[in-house]
Amino acid sequence: MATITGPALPDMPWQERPADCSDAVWRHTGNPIIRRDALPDSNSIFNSAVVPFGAGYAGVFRCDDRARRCALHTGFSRDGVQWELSPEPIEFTGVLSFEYGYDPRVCRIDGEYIVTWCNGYADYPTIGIAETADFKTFRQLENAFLPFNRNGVLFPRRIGGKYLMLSRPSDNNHTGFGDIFLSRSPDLTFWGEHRLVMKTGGGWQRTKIGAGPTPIETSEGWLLFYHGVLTSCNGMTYSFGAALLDPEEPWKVIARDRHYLMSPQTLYECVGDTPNVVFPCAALADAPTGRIAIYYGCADTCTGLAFTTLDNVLEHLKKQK
Ligand code: BMA
Repeated sequence: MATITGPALPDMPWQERPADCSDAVWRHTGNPIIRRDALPDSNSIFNSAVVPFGAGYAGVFRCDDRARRCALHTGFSRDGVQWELSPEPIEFTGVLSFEYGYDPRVCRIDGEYIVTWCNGYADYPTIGIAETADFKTFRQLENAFLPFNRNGVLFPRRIGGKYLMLSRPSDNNHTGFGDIFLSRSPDLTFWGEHRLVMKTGGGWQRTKIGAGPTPIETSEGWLLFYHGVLTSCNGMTYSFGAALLDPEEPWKVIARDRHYLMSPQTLYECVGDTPNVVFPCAALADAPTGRIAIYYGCADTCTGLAFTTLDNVLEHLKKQK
């Protein structure tokens, strides 16, 4: 039997698959769980990251304000569904001045929480990194890469003594290309040994792809949810699927979705500031049951929650061979 390697999260958000649904991933019936105006000055709250913290959950949220500035805010929750977001953006300490930040991921590694996000530097996007122990103070480290880069996602443990990060080299615009690469670092500061992980595929992932939540360790390899983009006469459509990466050399792909797991199909995923976007940035996993809850941005406007299990994802991956 395939298993998740990790903690038990018996109280994590969960809903059974509806009787009339045969999809591998299904949506929370209360979606969107975070509305665009959950803060007095927010235009939109989406593409955000949560982790187990204390007796509940904490997170770093992408909140664009009504001047359409992108900032990162903390949030706390008892149940992972109802969130209290801080009205003030995170103030990072460190040597770099903060220009803008979006699409955060949070990864617990060696007992600390590391935030990675798309960080403005010299007005260009690259990968910012900060560490926190309490979600109150955040120490910003050096940017991982030169511009342009997006979707920096850390692995939750070191491999061969090194930190591993997935990322997607890009350009300064609505990048019309993009593959997933992996880089290694002894100290979270100096990154190298870059390896190609996956290039774009066909169909829903034909324009570009990018890593989503922190990879989940399983008996079958690292489970990576990733977004894929298709460009049509109507613009870009963001869906997501899954891949399995080699346990020790995760730049080697064991299996990969040809069919998406989720595409934008509900009103809140299809209508918003950027129509037709589902964009996963975080996942919670309960090792004993194999349950997985995925947090994803909807139409660059609000935040949704979806569910699956390890068995459902593996079956989905197998069905397409
Ligand atoms: C990407 C990022 C994401 C966004 C997506 C769709 O380039 O800006 O934040 O969700 O485009 O607009």
